Amino acid sequence: MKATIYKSTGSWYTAKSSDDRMWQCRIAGKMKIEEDITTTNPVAVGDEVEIEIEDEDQKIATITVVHDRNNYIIRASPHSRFKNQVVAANIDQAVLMATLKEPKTSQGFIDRYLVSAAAYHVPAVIILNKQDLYHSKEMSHFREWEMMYKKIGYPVLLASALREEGLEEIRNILKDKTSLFAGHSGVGKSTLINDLIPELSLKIQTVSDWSGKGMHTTSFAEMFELPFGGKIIDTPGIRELGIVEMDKTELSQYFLDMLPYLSDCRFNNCLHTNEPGCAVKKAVEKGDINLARYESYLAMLSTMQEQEW
Ligand SMILES: Nc1nc2c(ncn2[C@@H]2O[C@H](COP(=O)(O)OP(=O)(O)OP(=O)(O)O)[C@@H](O)[C@H]2O)c(=O)[nH]1
Ligand SMILES: [Mg+2]
Ligand SMILES: [Zn+2]
Repeated sequence: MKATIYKSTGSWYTAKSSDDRMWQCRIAGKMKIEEDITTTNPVAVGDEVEIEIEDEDQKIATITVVHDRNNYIIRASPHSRFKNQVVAANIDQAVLMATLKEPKTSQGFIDRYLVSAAAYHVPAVIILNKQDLYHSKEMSHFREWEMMYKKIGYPVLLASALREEGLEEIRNILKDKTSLFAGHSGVGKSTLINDLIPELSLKIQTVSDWSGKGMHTTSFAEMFELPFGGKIIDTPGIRELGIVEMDKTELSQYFLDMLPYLSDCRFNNCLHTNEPGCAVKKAVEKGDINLARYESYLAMLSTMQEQEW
């Protein structure tokens, strides 16, 4: 029977079968994985699987096949430096929740996330939450980011999950899609998901838990159905999305604002640093590419040079 994975806790998986029933599943000893990647977890939230029923009353089943994924997002495994973990599979868009206050998300972090999403061919959306805390300084910062990212093609939304503001626009963007929610711990992902799905009550950090760095309150990725259509996947505060096997010369392709200029560089392996005839640098000088974005690019490039990604 066909089913979709909604939750993974390591050894048990919650799956919903095509006839709308929920099952607690374990992996069959000889499970077939259609796609051959080495990760610490063979099954992830969003996976389409085949299950065999073990116990109809207890709602226990076994996962026998994991179907080919349209896409998947991985990150470095928290347990092993050399292995990757699939965070979620088969997603339509990646929503990055960021904040300009408590905590402030850096542009470098946002840009790294956008590069990852582009590398996975997943469209990205930025939500800036905690609007209720923004004064004129943060609001002008918001407008700068809004203009910059919208010009590249990323939707930028302003919200206060706490005060339930900005939800209409968010609902429109989430409707009928499967969206991965990511962002630093404490930005308000669970709070927003609770707003969108009132019958749910996800655990939210209490103020006293909140150290500014944050222990993750959400510890496993989980998928939820939206009452207005679509699904969202809440992830434990993801710091970095892992990118495997990306070459230095590839990086600029995932800066979607640089992409249109790449074919005009004199050298086709141009890294856009000091090469003569670099169309990207020219566009930065002319102001067609935002300087801060170019700086993010250089920062990412230099970390790639130190440690092979
Ligand atoms: N002022 C303000 N606080 C908010 C807003 N949204 C969430 N918070 C608070 O921020 C804290 C963290 O919220 P969570 O929803 O638990 O954050 P999270 O992103 O799910 O965090 P992790 O599960 O750890 O990744 C809580 O104290 C929330 O009440 C908002 O719009 N404004
Ligand atoms: Mg959470
Ligand atoms: Zn160049």
